[in-house]
This record gives sequence, structure tokens and C-alpha cells, in this order.
Amino acid sequence: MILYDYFRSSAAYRVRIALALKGLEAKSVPVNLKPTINEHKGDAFLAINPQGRLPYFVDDTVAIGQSPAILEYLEEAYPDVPLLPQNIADRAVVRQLANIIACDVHPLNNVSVLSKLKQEFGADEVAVNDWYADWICKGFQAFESITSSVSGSYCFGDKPTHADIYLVPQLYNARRFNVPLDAFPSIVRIDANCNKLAAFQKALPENQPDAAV
Ligand SMILES: N[C@@H](CCC(=O)N[C@@H](CS)C(=O)NCC(=O)O)C(=O)O
Repeated sequence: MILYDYFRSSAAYRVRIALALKGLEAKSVPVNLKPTINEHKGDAFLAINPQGRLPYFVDDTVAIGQSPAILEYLEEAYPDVPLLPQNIADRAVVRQLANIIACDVHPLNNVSVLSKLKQEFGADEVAVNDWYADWICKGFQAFESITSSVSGSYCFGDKPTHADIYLVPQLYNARRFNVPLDAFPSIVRIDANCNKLAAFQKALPENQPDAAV
């Protein structure tokens, strides 16, 4: 297994958590997303993933991008430690939570979106930070409201699911950008519970080999 990764990529962070929870080891191949380096836009990486984004994952004959596709693949190929509930209705709620972040928060706060705001729309640092916080808060308001009624120790009941796997990296980013979290007590409590688990600690950005570079 190979995971093309960058320590600060929150989409790759999701996959690192899922691999660790399932007890799977992937060889990490760092691809530097730093705007001054842009390794993901170079020919070598584009030949691997034409979309030029992380994560990208290889397992035997399977080679795929898009963290939701990778997480669903891992779920089906390695079901021993399930990260979705058994019941169809419960799975749908977990996917609803995951998609609040995957579809409605993260795409608007991506590096390329923030760069375009700065370079083509003249947004300064304050405006960009405001944009970033706004989309996180809108997503977190909905997430907080839904998870408050279905959570136990984790977002859905007492076992980690895809909902936690999407939440924790997004919360990590929210802290990096100093987004106030007082309005989200359930989210903050669940994040603290997740980060007590060795799998979540192993996946932390600061614990990746390229973090020191
Ligand atoms: N929906 C994709 C998003 C992937 C994505 O945009 N990854 C970011 C890093 S978190 C990236 O590679 N950004 C490069 C860019 O925006 O140019 C997924 O979940 O895998």
C-alpha cells in the first residue's frame, strides 16, 4: 500500500486515521503542497494523479484519488474494523455528517481556492481568514446540531466512524486558523475523545515524516 501524502493535507489526514484505525500500514510518499514548491503541480505527480491533489492511494491493482473514494474502498476491502455502522439508516446519518465537511466546508477552504481569492480577487489576509472561518462555522453549526442528538463518546455512538475521521482534521485546521470554537461544545468534546486514541495520534500532522522538512 502507498499513500501519497502531505502532513498538512486534511484530506490525506482522513485516510491516515482510517488506515491506523484499521491497523493497516501504507508506505507514505510525501508530495509537497507548499505554494512555493507546488510539487503536486509537477509532471511527475500529475502522471500519477491527473487531478494533482492529495491524497492518492495505491493498493495492489487499485490506484485512486479522492479521500471519500479511498475511505469507502478501505471499508469494503478491509471490513474487519468497521468505520461505518451496520444499520443502513445509521450509516446514512454518518455519511450526512461526513459530507457536511467533505462537500460543504473543505472544498471552499482548499489551498487553491484561498490562493485564487488572494491572487485574482485581491483578498487580503484578513478577508481570507474571514472566508475560511465563515465556511467552517456554517458547517460546524449543522454538524454540532446533528451530532448532539446521535453522539456518545464519538460523533455517532461509542465507536469511531467516518464522521469522526472527517471532523478531526477539519477541527485541526480550524485551530490553525484561530477559528473560535466556543459555540461547538459537542464537537470539541468528541475531538478530545478521538485524540486520546493511538490511531488518531499516529495520524496527526506533526507526527508525519515530512512535518519536519
Ligand atoms: N475532495 C478531495 C479534495 C482533495 C484536495 O483538494 N486535497 C488538497 C489537500 S487537503 C490538495 O491536494 N490541494 C491542492 C490544491 O488545492 O492545489 C478529497 O477529499 O480527496
